[in-house]
Amino acid sequence: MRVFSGIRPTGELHIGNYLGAIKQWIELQEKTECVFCIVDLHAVTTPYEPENLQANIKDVAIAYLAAGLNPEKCIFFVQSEVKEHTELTWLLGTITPLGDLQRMTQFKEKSKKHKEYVNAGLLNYPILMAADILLYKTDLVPVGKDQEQHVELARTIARKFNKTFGEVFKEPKVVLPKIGAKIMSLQKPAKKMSKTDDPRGCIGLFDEPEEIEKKILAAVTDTGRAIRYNPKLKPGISNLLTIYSLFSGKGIKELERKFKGKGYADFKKSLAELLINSLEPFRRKRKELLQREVYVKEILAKGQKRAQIIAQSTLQDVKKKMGLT
Ligand code: ATP
Ligand code: LTN
Repeated sequence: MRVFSGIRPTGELHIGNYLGAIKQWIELQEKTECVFCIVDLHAVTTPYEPENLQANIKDVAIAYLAAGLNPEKCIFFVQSEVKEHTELTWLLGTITPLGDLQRMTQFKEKSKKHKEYVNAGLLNYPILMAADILLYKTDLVPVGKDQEQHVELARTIARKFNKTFGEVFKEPKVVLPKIGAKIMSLQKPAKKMSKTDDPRGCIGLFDEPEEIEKKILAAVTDTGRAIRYNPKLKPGISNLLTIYSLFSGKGIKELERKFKGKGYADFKKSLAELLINSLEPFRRKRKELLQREVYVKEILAKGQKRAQIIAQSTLQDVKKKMGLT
């Protein structure tokens, strides 16, 4: 079994990224072969600052290592350093219907958000993502709910390629966390937690204790007083209960019992304390890694070499089947 997932080098990590994606990766790397990729070529499809990109790649590498990626147990590398990703993207583009790309939710949303930046790269984003996944003959793709549609398209592309040119690719399956696939914003519980959209509604993985406390105490709650899980009627409290449950390892029912008769303020104080303690090791590890730049570079260089061996072999196979060699 091989696992693949990608990380965009934009913004800082938040607990939504952690609970929706990274936590699963850390568990998976213990049991199976994992490939994790910093997808810098995806990052340039929306507005960005070229002079900051290298620093962002380094930051995101450090953040993921601090969050628990173990370079001894997974392949960790930067997408643009393995050229096979772009070459395969071109080839897969020739069998991907335009309509499939135009109906992708992310494309529609991002084109609305950045009206001046609707480029072909943004449209082709899912083909690059399919190339990422298919190059490594991936079985499982752990991502948050918002990426499910893209993994579905990667499956369709794999099937079509195999049928048209002969069997090369595996059809990858998406792995969604059972709970936590969509952590909501603390300020707008109807929207997903997102650093870019709404920083106040978002707890960073490396936030200092004072920030965590401030944001949790200011989180939007619902009418009534009961600490009860009901995403329709009590979206704010339900989201906080989900976060509490995932960080504490306690079930939602158990938490409802624990906080029975208590008010929102007590619950929030307890959640803030839990988060401050749970995130402390991440903050510490990150500070340590910030001092070890050479070590981090070496990890990515080693990852690049290992990834390339697999990618070259798949691409060779693809080109042969397509009559290109
Ligand atoms: P932001 O919205 O803050 O820019 P993002 O969605 O762009 O974040 P990515 O780097 O694209 O973050 O995503 C990294 C992983 O985290 C993806 O697998 C994504 O599905 C997951 N993810 C992002 N936000 C959430 C969330 N609120 N809840 C659960 N998973 C999430
Ligand atoms: N689009 C993904 C990032 C990504 C990815 C991938 C995820 C790029 N390539 C391959 C899984 C597999 C996102 O999180 N925004």
